[in-house]
Amino acid sequence: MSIKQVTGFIVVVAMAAAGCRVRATGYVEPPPPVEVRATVATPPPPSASVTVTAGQPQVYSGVQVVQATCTQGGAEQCNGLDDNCNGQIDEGCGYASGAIQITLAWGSGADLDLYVTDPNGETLSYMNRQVSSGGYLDHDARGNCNPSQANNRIENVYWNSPQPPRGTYRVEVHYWGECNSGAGVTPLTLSVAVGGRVIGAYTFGIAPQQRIPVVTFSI
Ligand SMILES: [Ca+2]
Ligand SMILES: [Ca+2]
Ligand SMILES: [Ca+2]
Repeated sequence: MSIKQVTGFIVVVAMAAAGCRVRATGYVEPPPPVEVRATVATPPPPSASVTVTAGQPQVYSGVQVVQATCTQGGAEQCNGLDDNCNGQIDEGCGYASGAIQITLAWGSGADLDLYVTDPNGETLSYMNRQVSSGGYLDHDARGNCNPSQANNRIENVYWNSPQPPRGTYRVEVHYWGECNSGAGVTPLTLSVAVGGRVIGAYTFGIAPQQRIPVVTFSI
């Protein structure tokens, strides 16, 4: 061993003895941690500019038309009606509005179900909460079958695409069951808004197990 080699060996031993880290040749720094964020799929927000219009709705026999009694600037209640006349039904209640909004509310502990069939023949309901034309059922409710849920007597459907498909939309309601409420015939209220305007509000007393086409409308 030459003097130079001996000197180098002594330096390395001295460094190690002093607590210094002596790196071996070929040492590679570990890569920095990479932050990965998962994206949860949620429906996009309703469109701000909509120019959809609807023709005169056709109402099922026995369904009563509710005369609008909204008050501009008034308080919006979670009741299936546009209380403040702004063309959105129950805004602030936890379900959405859009180019089309259909909201069902009922007045007992029964479980009623909203069905909306679009011009393509696809039907939104609690069993099928999204259709390819851009419609969603974003609030399903079960009355006394799910008493802890907020607004458990309201179901809501909306389209947030700027131009939902043209054609006829069919809105049905089914009385699924009484949920041990002994509710019997149950009053329902159903409102339809198209293009930021309520085109109709309706009421009907629906019997257990009954299913009726409350209203159809075309855009
Ligand atoms: Ca409103
Ligand atoms: Ca309301
Ligand atoms: Ca239901």
